[in-house]
Amino acid sequence: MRRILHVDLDAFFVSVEQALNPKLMGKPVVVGGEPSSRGVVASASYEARAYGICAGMPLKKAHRLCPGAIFLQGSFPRYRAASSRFMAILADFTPQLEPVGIDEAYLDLTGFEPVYGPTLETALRIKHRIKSELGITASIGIATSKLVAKVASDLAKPDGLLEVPPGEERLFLAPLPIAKLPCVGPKTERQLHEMGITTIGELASLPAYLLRVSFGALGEVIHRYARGIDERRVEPPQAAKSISRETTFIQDTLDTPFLKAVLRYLSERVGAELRRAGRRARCVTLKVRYADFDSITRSCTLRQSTNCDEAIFSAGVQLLERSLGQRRQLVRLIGIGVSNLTSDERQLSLLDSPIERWERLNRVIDGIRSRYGFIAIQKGQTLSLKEVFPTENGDYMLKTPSLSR
Ligand code: DCP
Ligand code: CA
Repeated sequence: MRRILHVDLDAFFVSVEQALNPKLMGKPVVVGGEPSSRGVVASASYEARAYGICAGMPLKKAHRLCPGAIFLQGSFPRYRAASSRFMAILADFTPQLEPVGIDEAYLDLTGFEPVYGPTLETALRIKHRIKSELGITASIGIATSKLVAKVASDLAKPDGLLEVPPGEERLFLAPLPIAKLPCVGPKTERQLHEMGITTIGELASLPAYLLRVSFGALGEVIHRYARGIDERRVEPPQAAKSISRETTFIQDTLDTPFLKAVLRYLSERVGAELRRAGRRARCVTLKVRYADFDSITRSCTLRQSTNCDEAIFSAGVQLLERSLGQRRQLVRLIGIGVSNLTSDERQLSLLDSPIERWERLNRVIDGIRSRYGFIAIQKGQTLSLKEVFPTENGDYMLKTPSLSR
């Protein structure tokens, strides 16, 4: 019998702001921007929702509904940091964790009860840790499937906990309005209303062929979900199969030293990411897009897998020289990537080799950069890329040419 949790943070962006500034607690608060601006509501506190304010609504309308509400611009890096801490708390409970978006996740706690006690108590411990470490509340649904757990967490909001006993899934769903079913969007809801269907129970009693005729493949899903049947597994994210960085130039260029300097910079970013992920790579791929938008990729396989900036760059620069030799045309974009990734195990054959010394140096540089920022250290070629400035997310951009991820 599966025990699946769906954990969703309440009014996430607003809650992060409230945790930072407790004076905002218990008040109508909207994150999205100034009420006079053209933006929309990203998140509204439950007090603001009482006035009819909801996510996606134009800020001007939200202001009309509740002129006394507090409108905040918000800060995405702050929410991303809170999200990472949230996911890290959940990961302490099980590796069977599937993050969904920024503030929700599924956990599979099947088989945990003999060791960790009732699932309901584990869920309470999760809620408690989120509250004490992040200062925000979460709602949790517990059920035998992702679908029913999600509907349950939604129903429990805010700061709630709801367990649907095994075998009672269909009974639980039956009285709820059809819009509560995750696969029923506004358009499907309208169509179903026109058919006279308003509750999930009514939906469940419709014959499958009728839903198939009206909604095609979605009809099959609706039929199963309405009966509380959902076999989808909790799937932890797969490790990346490749890592790459690329840059589009503001002005197309054929300046070879400059192209090599950018390639060096991109190789360092790829190398740093490889080391951060604890991986090595055997395949290096160069990408070049010419002024006429024609793109080429050229790859080579290394004799030994690596996580070294120097090895990535030296393979990349050989590919670049060959490509430029074959086709002298202005370049619009270059990128470098690595693939064929393996886990970062120490290779005995490398002991005390020049490569090992490079790796040690890379690790020292990573340490300094993690404290002082990526551009705290620039070597030889990348010094020519002078106009580097930090972005909001702690990354760095080259001013001319511009750097894209
Ligand atoms: N978000 C957004 N724009 C939207 C919807 C959401 O920017 N149209 C952002 C802000 C939310 C966050 O994503 O805080 C999470 O979305 P949710 O749908 O989970 O909404 P909340 O967490 O704000 O509220 P709830 O308590 O209903 O989960
Ligand atoms: Ca949420």
